[in-house]
Amino acid sequence: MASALRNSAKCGLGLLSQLSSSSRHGRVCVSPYLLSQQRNSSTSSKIKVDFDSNTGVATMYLQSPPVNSMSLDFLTEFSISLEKLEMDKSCRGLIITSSLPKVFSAGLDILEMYGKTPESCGVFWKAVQEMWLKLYGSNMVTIAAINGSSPAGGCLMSIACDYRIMAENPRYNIGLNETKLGIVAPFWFKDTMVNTVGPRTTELALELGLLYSAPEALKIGLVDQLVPEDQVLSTATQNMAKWLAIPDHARQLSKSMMRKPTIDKLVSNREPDIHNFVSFITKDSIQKSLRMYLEMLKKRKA
Ligand code: CO8
Repeated sequence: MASALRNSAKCGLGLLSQLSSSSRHGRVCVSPYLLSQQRNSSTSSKIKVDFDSNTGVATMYLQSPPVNSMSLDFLTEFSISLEKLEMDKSCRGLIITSSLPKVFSAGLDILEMYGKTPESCGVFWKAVQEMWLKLYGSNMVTIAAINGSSPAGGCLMSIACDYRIMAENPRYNIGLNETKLGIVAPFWFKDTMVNTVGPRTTELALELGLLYSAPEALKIGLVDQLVPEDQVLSTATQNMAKWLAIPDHARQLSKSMMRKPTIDKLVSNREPDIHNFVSFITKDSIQKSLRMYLEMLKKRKA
C-alpha cells in the first residue's frame, strides 16, 4: 500500500484508482505542462468545472437540462473531467452540485435504456460503471452539494462522495427507487448504499424503491447535513476546509481501507455485470415497464 501511495504521488494519480482499476485502464503519468493546462476552469456542454488554485478545490456543476439525466455523453464528460482533476496534483477536493433549479440529477437517462440495441446498452452500462469507479475511488475529498432531487443514479453519485450536504427543502427527495421502474439496482449500487446506511435500511430502501425527503434522508444517514438551499455550496466549501486539514496520505489510505473491497468486487466482475445488465434491460417485460414509467412521467407533467 505504501508503495502504491508513493507511485500515486509521483504520477499524480488517484491512489484508490491505482489500487483497483488504473493499471487495467493503462493510465500514464502526464507532463507538468499538461497538468498546468488542466488547472484552468473548463466547460464542456454538460459539465462545468471551476478550479480554485488558492484552495485546491474544484467545483463541478452538472448542467444538462432539463434534469441532469445521465446520458452516455453526460457520463463520458463527467468521467473525463474527473480524470483530469485526479491527475492534477494541486487539486485536493471536489464539490459536485447542479446548475439547474430543483434537480441535482434525475439519475440514469432512461432513454439510453429504452428501445436501444444490446450493443448500445452495453456501451452505456460501461460508462455508468466508469463514473462510479472513478468517483467512489477518487483520491480527492469529494462532497455532494445536493441542491435538488436526486433519485436513483443521482443518489448513487451522491453516495459515492465522501460527504453529502442537502438543501433542507422537503420537496426534494433522494434514494434508490429502481424497483418503482420495474428494474433492479445492481450489486454495486446496493453495496454503496449498505456502506452508507447499513444493511437493514438498504433492504427496505431497495425492495420498496424508497425515495426519502431531505429530513428523512438525514434521519437515516443517507445525507450528512441539511442546510437552507442558498447555503448548500458555502457549507460544502466550509466542510471541505475541515476535510483538507487532514493529511492527504492518511485520509486516502483510510478511504481505501473502507472502499477498496467494494471497488474490487466490480473491477473483477465488469464484463459479467455488463452482460447481466444488457440481458435484463433488453427483456420485453422490462422494456414495457420502462415505457410505462416514461408515460407516467409525461402524464404527471401534463
Ligand atoms: N431519464 C430520461 N428523461 C427523464 C428522466 C430520466 N431519468 N427524468 C425525467 N426525465 C424527463 C421527463 O420525462 C421530462 O421529459 P419531457 O420534457 O420530454 O416531458 C423532462 O425530463 C422533465 O421532467 P419532469 O417534468 O418530471 O421534471 P420535474 O422538475 O418536475 O421533476 C424529477 C424532476 C423529480 C427528477 C422527475 O423528473 C423524476 O422523478 N424523474 C425520474 C427519476 C427517476 O426515476 N430516475 C430513475 C432512472 S434509473 C437509474 O438511475 C438507475 C438505473 C439502474 C439500472 C439497473 C438495471 C439493471
